Amino acid sequence: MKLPVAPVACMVLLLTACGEPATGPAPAAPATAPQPDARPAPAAAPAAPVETARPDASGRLRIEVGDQIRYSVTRFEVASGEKVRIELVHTGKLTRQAMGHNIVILQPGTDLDAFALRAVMARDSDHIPPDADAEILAHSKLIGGGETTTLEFVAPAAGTYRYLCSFPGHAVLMRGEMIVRPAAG
Ligand SMILES: [Cu+2]
Repeated sequence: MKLPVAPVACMVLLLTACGEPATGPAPAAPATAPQPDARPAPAAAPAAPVETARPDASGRLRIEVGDQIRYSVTRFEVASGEKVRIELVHTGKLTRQAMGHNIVILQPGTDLDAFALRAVMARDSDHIPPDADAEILAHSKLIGGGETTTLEFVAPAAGTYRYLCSFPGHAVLMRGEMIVRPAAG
């Protein structure tokens, strides 16, 4: 389905320069929205497998974000029933209006791209759609450069749970998965 892409791209552009350029010298390069097919260019060798992170002995997992559209962790594993504490650390300098990040963990079966599209419009609720409780397992606050937020929850039933940053345009690159393995014993 192609139609929803245009509004998202436009929303992103609106944050920078969507309208007609004003008179005067034109900027050297036009602002561009992240392209759906934009991926970090792989090195000569095939892309390395994604590393799987695990919380430390106290259940703490640190995920760094910065002034780029990326999570330091795109895959992590926990045990069902385990208390998990995700520390989302924004090491950048940009404000939350310009480069806000959060982490939203979705319930299995939720369409991540459709969710991200709805989140674009949810500006008054920090890009968490107000009617999406049933689709969200847990989510953090939206933070800007220099801020840290903590998200605590008990790991749910075994399965794969996808997560994303719901700031407009970010989910194209900021997405990952939480693997919940069955409780030991
Ligand atoms: Cu983000």
